[in-house]
Amino acid sequence: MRAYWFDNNSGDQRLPHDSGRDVSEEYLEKLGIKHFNYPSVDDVDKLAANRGYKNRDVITISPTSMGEAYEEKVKMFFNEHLHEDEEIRYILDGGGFFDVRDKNDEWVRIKLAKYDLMIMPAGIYHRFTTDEQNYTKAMRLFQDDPKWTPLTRGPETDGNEFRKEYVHEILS
Ligand code: KMT
Ligand code: NI
Repeated sequence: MRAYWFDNNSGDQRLPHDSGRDVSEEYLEKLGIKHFNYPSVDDVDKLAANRGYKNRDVITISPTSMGEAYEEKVKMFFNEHLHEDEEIRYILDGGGFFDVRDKNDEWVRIKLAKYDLMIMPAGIYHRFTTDEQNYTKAMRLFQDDPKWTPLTRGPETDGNEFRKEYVHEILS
């Protein structure tokens, strides 16, 4: 894992977009993000059990697994959104970028590689993209029914109760 401020330059979303300004793990914690590196899936099982996560699936995002739909999917994941649940993702192979909004509404890019596990709080604005490998194999963990519906950012999500709670409890 490495985090840095996004450079805001145009160009393919899958390029690093590295401003050269690093973001510390402490700052990520202030945004409510937790990160672990778990080479053994036993540790993932323990974390899931501790947090009451009963279910999981594995998604492979690549041209091989998705064919024609790949480019469209990649664009879809890159739409800025929030969820009403926390989001736990564990990278099994390949890698990718999660971009999250910081306190000043700037993008922080989080580069995840194999065995990185990240927990994002409910209500944080974010987006995802594969990188130049065009290959992400990730485990998605969920408690019961997955509430994964991405809510695209707009005036309505600014007023969403989970967003407001995130802003009041974590950001301020
Ligand atoms: C999300 O919510 O943006 C995703 O789950 C992205 C795909 S999982 C690496
Ligand atoms: Ni999401």
